[in-house]
Amino acid sequence: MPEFAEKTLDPASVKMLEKAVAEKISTAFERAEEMKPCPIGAEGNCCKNCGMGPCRVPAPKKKAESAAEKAKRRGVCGATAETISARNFIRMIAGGAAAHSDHGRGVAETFLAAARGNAPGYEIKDEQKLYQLAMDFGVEVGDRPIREIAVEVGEKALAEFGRQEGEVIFLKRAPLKRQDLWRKLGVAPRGVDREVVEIMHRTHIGVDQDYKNLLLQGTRTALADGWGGSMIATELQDILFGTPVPILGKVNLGVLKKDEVNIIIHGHEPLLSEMIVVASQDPEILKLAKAKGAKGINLSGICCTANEILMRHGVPLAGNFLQQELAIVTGAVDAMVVDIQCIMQSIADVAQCYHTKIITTAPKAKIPGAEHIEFSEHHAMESAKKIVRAAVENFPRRGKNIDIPEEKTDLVAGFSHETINYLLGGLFRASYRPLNDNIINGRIRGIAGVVGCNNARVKHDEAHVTMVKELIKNDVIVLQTGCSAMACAKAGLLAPEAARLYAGGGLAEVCEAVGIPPVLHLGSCVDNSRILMAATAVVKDGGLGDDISDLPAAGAAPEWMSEKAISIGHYFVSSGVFTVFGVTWPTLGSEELTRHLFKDFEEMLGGMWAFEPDPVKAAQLMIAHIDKKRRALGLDKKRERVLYDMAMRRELEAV
Ligand code: NFS
Repeated sequence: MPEFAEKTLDPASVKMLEKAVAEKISTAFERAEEMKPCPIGAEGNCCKNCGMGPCRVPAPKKKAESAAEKAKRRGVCGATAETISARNFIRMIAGGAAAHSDHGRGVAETFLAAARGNAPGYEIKDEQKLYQLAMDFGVEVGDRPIREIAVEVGEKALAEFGRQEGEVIFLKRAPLKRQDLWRKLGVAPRGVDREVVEIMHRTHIGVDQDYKNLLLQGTRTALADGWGGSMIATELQDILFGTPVPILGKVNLGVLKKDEVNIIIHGHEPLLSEMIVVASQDPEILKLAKAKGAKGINLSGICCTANEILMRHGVPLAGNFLQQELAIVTGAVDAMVVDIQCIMQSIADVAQCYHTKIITTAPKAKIPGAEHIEFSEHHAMESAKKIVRAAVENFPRRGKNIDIPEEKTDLVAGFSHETINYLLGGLFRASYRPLNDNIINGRIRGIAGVVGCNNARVKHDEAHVTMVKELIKNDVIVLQTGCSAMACAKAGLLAPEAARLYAGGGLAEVCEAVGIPPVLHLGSCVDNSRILMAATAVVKDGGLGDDISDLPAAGAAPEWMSEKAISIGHYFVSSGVFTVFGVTWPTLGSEELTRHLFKDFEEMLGGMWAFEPDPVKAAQLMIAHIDKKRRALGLDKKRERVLYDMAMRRELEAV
């Protein structure tokens, strides 16, 4: 049906949408069609922070508004569109920062329990990284036993979330110039808990009424996420589960298996999924699976928890955010195990039409209609086995209406900031030098981070794939995380041969020499902190300025939808990166505030926001920014010469 080909770029999803309609299953695709967003809310101008409202203060109908007319456009308390919009915007940052950081806190708690010997099954896998963190936190290493060091690191990490004074420790990892700028502007964050609470306070009725001041607190909170909560999550996960190294994987619904028990792990925390990986290999449970008529147990993932276990175990990706309902529609999922974040409530309804068991595991995230098997780090393996067993028991209950799409694509994932370092420089001289050199000589034009969600308001995956193709064609190397990485992986952009097929001549040459795809998958959304570290490493290696804002680099989330994406975007902007979002922009109802974010921020922080729903135009904005930075660094001449060389080479080949 061509109708569905307009909803998603992914042929597997088209098939499942057709099946869903035939079987009368409601999906997010259909609901987005039926329910239009509230136009005033979408532009950020609806305030519901008190009982006198909700007050709607829409954008002025005509361009030139008189002072008297403007004075009328206010909430009952007198709040202007700018104030309302800024409040709503930074509350989104608070929501996103809280989600990432509460995930980070959970990791820190498990880490500490493991170090103290109270979380059987977890161990220290990356000692090197533990020592690195000990140094960051000022923990003495000497010849102390590793457990003792880990306990102290765990305590310090946990204390970071509630830090009342001073600055989060990882801020010191940023380029010195950046740190000074943050301090000068008063946005160097304390602990993320304190910053989130301060947003909630300042946005309460009658507190902060100055949109510029509100946005500064948004900046401070977003930085507490990127350089605090999210970075702690990434670092401790690496120590507990291993720092990822490049690994081959597969993506799309075709990874489900007809004759095996299919368990999909969905959500964000690797704490549980790591244990499920182990439990699914338990001989006793495998025997039970055989007894139930299955050939084995097949794990796959959805959303960011999928990225975590792909990177560390090669567990395949079933799909990204908008495929969670569609996976169940295959009829072949025996259990979908969820933890926290990005889980649609509707999966419980979809599951009722099939035999699929939805198992919630986090006390923080329950769904009516789902079975709850609580996961605790103190009895992790026990919980994991119980969950896997429940899935196995469910296998014989499968119905007849099973249809697994064939589509599955190869991808390479697992590019942590450390492995990029090794890959480029080699084990004994690990460095970003070759990357910097290739940016300087123009083979690589610049670096882009393309990240974020799917959004049911636009064609699934299309903006990600179109944007990334445009970037690599123009010799921009792309770093990815989250659902964006999965979208591009499905389109084959993360496969080894992608450099030859899609990248411009200069980028392809470098990728082929080093043996990497032109699009590097760095992990889940909390792993956007890896991009901050990579950008900092490029700055520190020299030759490309002395701050992140000097780099020929840009960021984007072309199909964003979550508050987490806003927090990520804002910490990128506040770290000096030009960042473009697609779909919709939540402050459009206030021109002044939008101008502040899109223009004044560049003067203040060297990074700024932009909104462009067309992915090719958005990519061109990013490339224009990259070229602007190249000119400022005096690199434009070099690139012209290289381009000329390539044109000459092509001419030679044509003869
Ligand atoms: Ni990120 Fe990952 Fe996906 Fe968006 Fe949700 S899964 S944390 S928020 S939808 S990229």
